This record gives sequence, structure tokens and C-alpha cells, in this order.
Amino acid sequence: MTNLTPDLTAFANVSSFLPVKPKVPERTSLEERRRFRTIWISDIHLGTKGCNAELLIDFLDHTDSDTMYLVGDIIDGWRLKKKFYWPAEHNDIVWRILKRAHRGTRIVYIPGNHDEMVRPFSGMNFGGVEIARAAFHDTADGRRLMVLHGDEFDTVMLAHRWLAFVGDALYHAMMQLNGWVASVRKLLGLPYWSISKAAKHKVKNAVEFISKYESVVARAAGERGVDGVVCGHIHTAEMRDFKHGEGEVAYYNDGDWVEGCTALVEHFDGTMEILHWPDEIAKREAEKAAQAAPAMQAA
Ligand SMILES: [Mn+2]
Repeated sequence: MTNLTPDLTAFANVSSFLPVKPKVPERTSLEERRRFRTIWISDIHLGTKGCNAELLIDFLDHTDSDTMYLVGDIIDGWRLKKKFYWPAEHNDIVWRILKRAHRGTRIVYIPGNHDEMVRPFSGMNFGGVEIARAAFHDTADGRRLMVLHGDEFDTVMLAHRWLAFVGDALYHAMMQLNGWVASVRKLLGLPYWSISKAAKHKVKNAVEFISKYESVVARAAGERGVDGVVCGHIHTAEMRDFKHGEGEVAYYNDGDWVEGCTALVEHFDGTMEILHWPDEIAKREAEKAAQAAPAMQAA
């Protein structure tokens, strides 16, 4: 990674940011955290109400890694440009990421299409965060993975850029309408009914789109001669192998922090795993309860 001299104002802003205390203090000490060789997260959409900041803060406070990849759509510049929305919890997430860099975690930020305004800074390093258009990652078991956001392979994005913008606006309008309809139905004593769910009668198309996207990305990785690819973008966590020529190429998608709340991790032996964080919290709570139970019986 080239370390070009970064924009000094931005650097000063980043370094003055750390001494500020986060609104939500860190919940665990480093020793209590689950350690991984690598963590990939993407599609956080900071700056929107959709971002599940609470779960992401919990994830950041219970994990640690040698390397962390931020695989795009971390900040949603499209929404921010229309309406400024930035609660304290979103600062807390940025604070935690910078804190990790400060502690020595290698942080690689690969901007996506929603934070494409960061793309021109590729090759620079801001407060320990390397910005790159794409990256190669070597796993502990000797495989080479290509890491990119993945909008490059989204045909809707490529063919009709304006359509993606309209789609984004339409989705938000629909979610707002959904809220109004729900409150009116509640007033009338009617059961909950979701517009977005009704709109998902097109779900078959969505499933087809996802599997097409996955195979297109995997094929591109195979053509690049790598063993696998890590991406985000379609908000669907997945890990599966695709045939490529005589061999196979691994497809990994780290999901999102809007609906699924998932991360992709590499263990120290090179094994990969998708962590669905709501499930991990449930497991943690169950373990705590199990530990507390015998103590209560003894007392
Ligand atoms: Mn995206």
C-alpha cells in the first residue's frame, strides 16, 4: 500500500477526533473479545435511519482482529446529500473504527457506490485507515482473495445509473408510506400489513438477481486467477463455491448492517465464517444464563 501524503486538514480532524469520548462507552476490555485473523463488514449506511448502529456497536465491542476490511457503503453519501442525519451513535462507530486503527489493527476501507465520494482518495491513509479501490487478501491457509464492494457487477447500476438513484429514492418513499399505512391501520384496529412485503411478490426476480450476481462476481474472480472473492453491495450474506474451469472459486458476501446484521470473519487457521450478529447475541445471553444458573442453585 502506498502511503501518499494525505490531506493535512482531514488528518488533523481525524486525530482530534479520538480524544472525544463516545456517547456509548466501550463495553468490554480487549481480553474479553472474540479474536479473528480478519473481519469484513460492509453496507453499514451511516447517515441513514436504516443503519442498525446499536447492533454494530455491540459487534465492534465484542470482537477484534489483526485486519479489518470495510467493504463499501460505510457512509451513505446519497442520503446525506438529500437530508443530513447523523446521530451520536454514528460518530461512535467511526470512533471505534479509528480506535482499532490506533491500537494497531490494519484497516482497509474500500468505498462502495453510496460512498463513491471517497473513491478519489484511493491510495491514501487517513488516521491509520488505508483507502483502496480494491484489495487482495492472503488467507492463513494460503488462498488469495480479491476484495471489492461489488457494484461494478450490478447490471442495473451499470446500464442505468439514474435508475439506481430513482430506486433508492423510491425505496425510502415506500418505507415512509409503510409507516403511515401501519399507523392508520393500527388506528382502525387492523392487523399489521407491510407494503414492502407486498412488493416482494417479485421475490422470485430478486432471488434470480442475487444468484446471477453471485455467479457473475465469482466468474470475474476466476478470470483474475484468484481463489475467491469477498464483496458486499447486495445486502445478502453468503459463502459458496462456484465451478470455474477445472477448479473452483469461492464467493463470500459479508451482508449488511441494515437488515441482516452480518460480518464475514477469517479464523486463525484460515477457516471462513459468516456471523449473524443477532444470533451471536442470543448465544452469548444463553451462555451467561447457563453460567448464572448453577451459581444460583448453589446459593
Ligand atoms: Mn452498494
